Parts: sequence; structure tokens; C-alpha cells
Amino acid sequence: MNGCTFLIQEEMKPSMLFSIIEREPSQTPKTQSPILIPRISSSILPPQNPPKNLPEFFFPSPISSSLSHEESPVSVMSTPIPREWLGLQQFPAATQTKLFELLGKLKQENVNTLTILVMGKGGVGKSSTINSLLGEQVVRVTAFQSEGLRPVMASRMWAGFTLNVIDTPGLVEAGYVNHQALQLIKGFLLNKTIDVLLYVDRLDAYRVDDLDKQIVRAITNSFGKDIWRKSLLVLTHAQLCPPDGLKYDLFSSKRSEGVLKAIRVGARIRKKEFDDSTIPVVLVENSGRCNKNDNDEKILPNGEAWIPNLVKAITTVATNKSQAIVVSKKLVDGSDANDRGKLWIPVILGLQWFVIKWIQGAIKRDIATGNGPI
Ligand SMILES: Nc1nc2c(ncn2[C@@H]2O[C@H](COP(=O)(O)OP(=O)(O)OP(=O)(O)O)[C@@H](O)[C@H]2O)c(=O)[nH]1
Ligand SMILES: [Mg+2]
Repeated sequence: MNGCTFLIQEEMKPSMLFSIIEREPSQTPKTQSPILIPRISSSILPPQNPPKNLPEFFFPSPISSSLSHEESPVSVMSTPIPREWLGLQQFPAATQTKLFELLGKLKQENVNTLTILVMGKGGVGKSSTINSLLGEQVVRVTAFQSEGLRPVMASRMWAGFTLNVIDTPGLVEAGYVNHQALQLIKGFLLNKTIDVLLYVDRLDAYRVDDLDKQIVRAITNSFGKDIWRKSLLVLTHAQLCPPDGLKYDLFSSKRSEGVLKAIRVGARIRKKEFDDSTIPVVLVENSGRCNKNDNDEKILPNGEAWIPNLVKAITTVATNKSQAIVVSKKLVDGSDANDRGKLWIPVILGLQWFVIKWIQGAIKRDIATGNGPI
């Protein structure tokens, strides 16, 4: 158990501000695909500090190294060509071992590609979480209002497994849900399949309000209720000292409950339905000042190494029995998000027809018997 550390200033490593990005959102014309920055050397090397006892498929054969990214075809449908996942080798050996085990399980279940969508309010740590997850500075992090409205996708490949992560702009602007951003996200996701949604918020916020529910409603209206079956809640800024002398675990579970309730209410999901498919919650601390354990892994104040936790939750959601969300043209056009309600339309129209017929009949009878109003 580590003592609480007060983070006086929210900060990430300065290098993050000048990070390598998949695309410069503010400089990209509206219709363009992401800019692909070619890598000079793309030979796939074994990990620099490989953990022991790894299955053989984690060390790609030299043949695969001949498939350099320069030789690969250019990106199709705004999907960047995956680069090798070098960040994986930057994690401490203990973390690598856990991640390889989890990725190995995915491969055993024939999951060779995973697409993760990351959404939430502005400035909550969406981009930072992506950088932490990939172990690389792939998307821009800024402490101030970000300018870009466009989503960005980073693709990383390791031993035949491809991880796509889609960063999105904050969904709140000037206290309102940013529907324009949501529309751009939908357009960007056209024909893509979302395996997991990371809904990001901060752990160190004490209240949920109506805006939280409105954001959830807007996401639900855009992608359908079922997206919540493929989601997990990520709470950032998790290295904190809870207020009022509350224990860390109690504080974090109360905060999680609050946000989960906002999701349930915002998405209009019945309590029973929601309890049956609980949304996993993962606590995250993206700051460079995050405490570490003896194995050099980033840990939370309760001693848990959070990166393996996050990857584990992602794999659990990805392989749960619910279907991944396919973003079809119909969905993007706004006509398919919650289709089930539409089944009632013919029934309602039929009932209306019967009621009208009955009223017309009653009027005719009244006229015939002379019982009408004087
Ligand atoms: N202490 C701390 N700071 C964080 C954490 N996550 C993000 N930050 C900081 O919070 C600020 C915003 O982080 P971003 O990752 O850019 O947040 P975002 O949600 O992507 O922001 P937008 O793209 O503008 O919506 C940056 O200054 C980050 O360094 C965290 O877990 N702990
Ligand atoms: Mg961001």
C-alpha cells in the first residue's frame, strides 16, 4: 500500500505535448484520410527485455520482418496500416508477461483484431489513456481545450494480432453535448466494427449531473443501447487521496456507482437488465508521477497494477457474449440506432385505424338515430 500522493499540477511527460501523432487533427482537411507517417525501420524485433516463458508466437519469425510498412498498401477507408506495436516492449517485464498472456487468450479464441473506441467528456484523459495503453505517445494530449474535432485511429500489430484504438474529441462543449463531434465520430466509424467502448471520466470528480446523462443518451441514440454491453468505464486521475477521510476503495466504488447509474439512466436501461450485464470499471492513473511497485509497474493507491487490469477488462468485454457494434450506413444516417422500438409502429398504426373506424361508426349511428348534439 502506497501513501497518497497529492498531484498539485496535472501533468504528463513534456514529450507527450510533442508526440508522434497518427494525424494532426487541426491540420487535416475535412475529407482527408489520416496522414500516415512512414516508419524508417520496421523490422519486427523480439522484445528488448523479454519476459521469460513466453509462448513462441510472441516472437514473430524473420519472414514477417520482410513485410515492411513501406511496402504495404496505402490506407484504405481511413484505416491506417498497422505499425508494429513497439510500445509493448517498453512495459516492464511483469506487465509484458501479463499482457502477452491476455493477448494469447484472445488468439486462442480466434480474436485477431480488436477495435476500441474511446469516448467521454473533454479533458478527462481519453488520449492519455490511449497512450498509456499502447505504451507509446500516439495521440496528442493537452491540458487545455483541444482544437481538433476529428477522431484519430492508431493501429498496432503484434505477432499477427492487430489493435485499433480510436481517439475522439470531447463530447461536451460550453456545457452542452457536442452533437457535431458525435456526427463526425459516426461518419469516421462508418463500416467499422466496435469491439469495445471505453467510456472515460475522472475518478476525482465527486458529482454526476444531468450533462453526464445527456452524453450517455447522445451516445445511445447514435450507436444503440447495445453499445453499453460492449463497454467499460475508465476512471482516470486515480492516484488520489479521497476527501473526508474516506477509504480509497470505498471512495472509488461510490464514484463508480454514481457514473454507472448515470449511464443506466442516460441510456434508459432497466435496472435488472443493467445488473445482468455489469459494465466493468477500471481505474487509471496516466500521470508520469504514478507510483510503481517493485516490478516497476504503475500502480494505484490500493497497490494494483492498472495496465494489466485495463487490458484484462478489455479482453473480457471483447469476448463477452454480446455482439460487436457494426457501424452501418443506416446507423450513421440515424435510422438504425434503436431499431427495436420500430417494431411497434405497425401495431400502433393498426390500433389507430381501429379506433378511427370505431369513432366513425359511432358518429354514423348517432346521426342515423338522431342522437347527435343539438
Ligand atoms: N494527474 C493526471 N493527469 C491526467 C490523467 N489523464 C490525463 N491527465 C491530464 O489531463 C489533461 C487532459 O488529458 P487528455 O488526455 O488530453 O484528455 P482528453 O480527454 O483526451 O481531452 P480532449 O481530447 O481535449 O477531450 C492533460 O494535461 C493530461 O496530462 C491522469 O490519469 N492523471
Ligand atoms: Mg484527447
